[in-house]
Amino acid sequence: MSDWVPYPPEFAQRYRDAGYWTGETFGAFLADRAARFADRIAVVDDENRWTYRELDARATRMAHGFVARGISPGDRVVVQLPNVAEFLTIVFGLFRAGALPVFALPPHRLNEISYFCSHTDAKAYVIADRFGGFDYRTLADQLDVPSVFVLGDPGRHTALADVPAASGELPEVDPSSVAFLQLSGGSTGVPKLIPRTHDDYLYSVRESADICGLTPDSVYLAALPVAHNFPMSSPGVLGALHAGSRIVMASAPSPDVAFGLIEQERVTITGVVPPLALLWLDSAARRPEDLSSLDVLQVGGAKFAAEAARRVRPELGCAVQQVFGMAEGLVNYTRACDPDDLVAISQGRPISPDDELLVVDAEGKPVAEGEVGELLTRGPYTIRGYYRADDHNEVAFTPDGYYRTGDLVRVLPSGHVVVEGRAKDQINRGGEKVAAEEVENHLLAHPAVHDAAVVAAPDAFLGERTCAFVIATTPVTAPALRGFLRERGLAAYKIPDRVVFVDEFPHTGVGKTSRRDLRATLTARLRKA
Ligand code: OOB
Repeated sequence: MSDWVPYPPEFAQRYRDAGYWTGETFGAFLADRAARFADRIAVVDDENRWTYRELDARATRMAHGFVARGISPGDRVVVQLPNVAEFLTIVFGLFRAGALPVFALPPHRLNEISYFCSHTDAKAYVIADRFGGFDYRTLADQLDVPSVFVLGDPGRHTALADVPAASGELPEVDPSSVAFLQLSGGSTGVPKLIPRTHDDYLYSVRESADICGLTPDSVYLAALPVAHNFPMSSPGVLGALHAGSRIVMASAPSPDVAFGLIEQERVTITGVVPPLALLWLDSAARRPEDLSSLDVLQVGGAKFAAEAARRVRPELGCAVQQVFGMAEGLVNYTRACDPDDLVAISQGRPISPDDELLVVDAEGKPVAEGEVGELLTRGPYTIRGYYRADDHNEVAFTPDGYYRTGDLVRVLPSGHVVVEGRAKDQINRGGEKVAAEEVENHLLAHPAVHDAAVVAAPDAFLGERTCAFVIATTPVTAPALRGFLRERGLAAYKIPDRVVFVDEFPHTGVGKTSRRDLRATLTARLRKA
């Protein structure tokens, strides 16, 4: 039993022979970019404005600091930071120290973070002191993790600024090894961790930068939380570094923060989730900021309706690019040369000619061309298994290594993918993924809850919200259940938006709770309301 499932040797060889996997590590990648784009600005946030040379030097200092503080090659380090320039020095510092960042998102709380720490046997947890009205040091206080490094005021923990800058050799890093762990949206009881290698991820970064047309003159606004796969690498901050572009870190994606930055920094490209795209569309006409520098608005993470996509050019004055990706690997983009209609209705086509897409029916058999089915995929940057999850890997992957995405799609003759729905027990709350089973398990821990089923409720703004159907044994209220989940340290976006008490659940033919019937009940109720 190993921690992760490597690519089979014959596939690895093929991906190297095709020039996809180049043997570069993240540490070397940044050094190479710094040599090439030395005096250009790499990253800007509220307090900093660093050139590529400075970013590189800071990452090296950070690496030595981590080494001096006992971080060794292969160690896992949970990183939970807002969008700040230091995110890059910390993450590249960890890469150069040979350590594996585990990318938590800012809304995660004790429930998620303690799981990431224990499941990975993390050596350290890296946070900012406060962000978004939350004091991350109080979360750190409750964790059982050897070290806590804090950006800002450390409280009783270790200040990142104090990490001694030792010198000496940094470790050699193997480009085919795991570089970091990303989070999966998941559909099961506990979140899954996604091991990505230097080789596979850098391939997706280089190609994404190219597909999205990034150049040294591009300015990329990191609006979504930068630890997520979309703003990290599609093309995201890493794609921007690859191209020598400038990164602008936004503390929030709302129009009042993001629009000012777009105007000030002459941002050319950014990526948002559909509800934000709607908010931007609705705000643009009323707001004074000049958004004329924007060439491309990328939208992904959840389905962006064709009607909304068609509003982007007339109302925001830029092109829209649909992005359908997953932290497990596969990313699809509409291309700049695609006709407007295709861009409006499709979620794009894959990055690589070697991305293999199968669309299958419930029995796992390929559907007829153009028909809807579940998407299975395998390729040069799609994982072969989750981290330390042997049992789950048996169901999440086919025996020949395809990842079961749980997405229902159809493929157009052009190769573009249209997302039609979902076969997994997950709620996509405006791009934030909620695993039904995880929330159900927490609800079941409440003494008054006999059974719980969490399903998606359609929502005009978020696309979907969460609704928990609950069978209670003793009287309990919805606010009490929500409070209970918060106390258990569940991230706020996973707290059910709606709780419906029922006496029993509808059943499927084999006696399982029928989520489909529950969803239908909800839709009927919402229609009446
Ligand atoms: C991105 O990654 P994850 O890992 O948070 O979520 C992946 C899932 C997909 O399996 C699909 O269910 C959904 O999110 N999804 C979309 C979508 N983009 C993602 N569903 C419909 N339309 C889309 N455009 O969400 C992600 C990773 C990289 C780039 C972009 C998004």
